[in-house]
Amino acid sequence: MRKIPAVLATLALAGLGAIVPATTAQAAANCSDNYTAAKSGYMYAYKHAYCESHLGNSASWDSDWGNSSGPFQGGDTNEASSILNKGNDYELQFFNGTGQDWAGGHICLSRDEAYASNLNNDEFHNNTGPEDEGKANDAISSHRWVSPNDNNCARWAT
Ligand SMILES: [Ca+2]
Repeated sequence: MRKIPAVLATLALAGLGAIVPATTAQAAANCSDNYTAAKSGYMYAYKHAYCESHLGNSASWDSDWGNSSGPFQGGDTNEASSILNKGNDYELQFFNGTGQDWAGGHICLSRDEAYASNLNNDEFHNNTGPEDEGKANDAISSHRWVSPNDNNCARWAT
């Protein structure tokens, strides 16, 4: 077997060294670290996928993410691209629309699932939504907590 010149061996090792940090940096773009850091009993929403760019968080509900009251306001409506549930007792229900009638297209996020890292992969239960196909991405306008036992959820985020 031909001996590899020392200079080439060194370059090969340097090349491997350069690959490792790049891989680590990519792996950091996920929701698991956000979940670990999240406050117990709270839900979170993010403007971008993989829980990037914090939009808001709440231990309560908000029937209109586009009004000027509650935990989500103004420009928060139709912006969420990832969501997280660190609740203690309830599941989360998100709606395409607003109002305390809690009607229309919805999608739920369970505590077991913990987070949905890209809402482009999720659709409202009745397939309504902007730009169609009913995607939940950039379309959530309200949320509430629901009991896991009361059959409110016709579709679950993954
Ligand atoms: Ca609000």
